[in-house]
Amino acid sequence: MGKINIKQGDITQENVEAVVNAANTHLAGGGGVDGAIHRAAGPSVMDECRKIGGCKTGEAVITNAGNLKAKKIIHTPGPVWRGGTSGEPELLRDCYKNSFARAKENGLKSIAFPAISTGIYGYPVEEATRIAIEEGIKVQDNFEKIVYVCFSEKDHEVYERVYGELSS
Ligand code: AR6
Repeated sequence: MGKINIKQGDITQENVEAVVNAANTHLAGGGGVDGAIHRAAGPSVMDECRKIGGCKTGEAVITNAGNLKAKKIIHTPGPVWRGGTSGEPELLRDCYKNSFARAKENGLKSIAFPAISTGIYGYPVEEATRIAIEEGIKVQDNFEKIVYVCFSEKDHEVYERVYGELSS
């Protein structure tokens, strides 16, 4: 298996050093993967998020990982999809770039991503997947393992296909 892994599952169960959370700019928790991560990690993560206070769209902040197997959680608010001409692609790319940067700065060698912005925030899955994987391919030499955790079978198929296209 290569450094880039694509799987279907629950990111809270992933055995990696850094788990990325598709957060909101208030770092206030919410539904989707954000809710799942905070539930699984426990209150120490929200305590730290409150102290940090917020994070701009496309940026990324790091906290403890509470009860997760991971060492750290990297929280990055993705863009809300507004049709694609409001800077969404650049902002989504920044989410991946800045998450990888936080991981590298903190010496974290393995990292798992959810499909940022493609749930509640409505970003089209195929376009988001391309950005996610392009950024992973660029930095893969800095990491032992990069995992893309898809929640649905349909997303998993899209990730596998796009990865095949981009890595051939
Ligand atoms: N493991 C992996 N992926 C998951 C999990 C899980 N346990 N649960 C959901 N997903 P979303 P967004 C997938 O909506 O679009 C929150 O309220 C989900 O199927 O979680 O960036 C935040 O607080 C989808 O493929 O994130 C923000 O307010 C992907 O994770 C807002 O939602 C992302 O969907 C962020 O919206």
